[in-house]
Amino acid sequence: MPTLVLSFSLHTSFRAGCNSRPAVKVREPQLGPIRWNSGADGESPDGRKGTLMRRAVDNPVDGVAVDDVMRAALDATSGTHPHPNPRVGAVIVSPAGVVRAVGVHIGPGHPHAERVALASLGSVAGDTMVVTLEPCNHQGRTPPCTDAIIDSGIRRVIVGARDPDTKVSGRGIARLRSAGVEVIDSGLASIVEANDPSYYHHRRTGLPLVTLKIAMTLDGQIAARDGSSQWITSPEAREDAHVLRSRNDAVAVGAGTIREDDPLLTVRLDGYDRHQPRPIVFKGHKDLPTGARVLARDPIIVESHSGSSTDMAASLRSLADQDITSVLVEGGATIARTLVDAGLVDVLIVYIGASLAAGAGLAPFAGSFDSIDDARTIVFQSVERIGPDIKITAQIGDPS
Ligand code: AOF
Ligand code: ZN
Repeated sequence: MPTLVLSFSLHTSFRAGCNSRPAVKVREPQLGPIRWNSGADGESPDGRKGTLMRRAVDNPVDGVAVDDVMRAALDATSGTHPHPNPRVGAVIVSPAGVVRAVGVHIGPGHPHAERVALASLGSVAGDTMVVTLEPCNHQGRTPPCTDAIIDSGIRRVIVGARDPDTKVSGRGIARLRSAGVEVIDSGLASIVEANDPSYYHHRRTGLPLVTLKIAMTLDGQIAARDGSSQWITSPEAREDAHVLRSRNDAVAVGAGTIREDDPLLTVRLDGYDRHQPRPIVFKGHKDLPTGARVLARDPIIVESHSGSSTDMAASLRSLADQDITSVLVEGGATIARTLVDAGLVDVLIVYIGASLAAGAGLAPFAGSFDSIDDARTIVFQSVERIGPDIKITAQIGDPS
């Protein structure tokens, strides 16, 4: 039989940032060369059809090319947004190193990736399962994956990352081992976590992963004095910002932005029909305009009268409790300042438009900059060209 080797490689651009947090440069994994076929289940969990090419793989762990198969498991999650659940892919490989089935978790209430992969096969005795997340050992909305794995006769499970959810946190691995299933740590946790940074952040910290987005002129103005800001960044950069929205559970703005711009806060991309982020409005003392378009989208209204750091931390904790694992903050200047002062910005994304204000209009942060000692250290993660503009991804604060 001809040998077909998985041809994708691990994305080395994923890097851990400060506090050993998951990487920030989140590149959406593409589906790679695995295609779906009728042989097993006929259709992938998210509805893709095609041919599941069978491939032999190299042998780093006794017949299984762990890096390549883990990459396949990660790639299978491409386009899924199962939050607040994790993005999980599972691949079953035969003792000869042939990929037999791939399973993906598509959201709360749907079967977990391991069960999806197992369901498409008959006997899997002696096979290896490569799964991006530690299998669960609890009855949640769905039954424990450990039971399904143990009952199936799978011989070995190679785990991408431990599940930090307190319902699991090592108990899945322990249960499998106690039942005689060999469990191997892939050593790829940082890459796996980079495929779903907000899940791991949310479970570890009890907070959503906060991305602050700023679009400004080269000289740091987000709008002119009259409030006009439409042409600061190019259509390409604005499209990129919509991709950013699509990757977040929620998009947040202050009430001022609602009053001035009346935004919908939706993802608007050609042909896009997937997850829409939940709108969040940070509201002060004033009422929101009754006709605001965002009100038709079931926004979460956060009452934040004091604008203090403690208030902001409590608000974010409450959003996390409402299953929001990630928030993209798009304005305004007071919220941006409060978040930075409170040390609550995990990722800073700045689009620098190819434009120069050459004067003071509106700055991205409210308040004054009184002393150079007040400046924060920035760790630049990446600089990209987007059309005529520049996109900078950074973290605020010293890496530790
Ligand atoms: C896995 N494989 O594919 C997923 C896991 O109550 P549920 O059924 O929605 O389960 C959610 C929890 O189960 C979630 O918090 C996480 O700990 C784990 N998710 N585990 O073995 C999967 N999605
Ligand atoms: Zn599970």
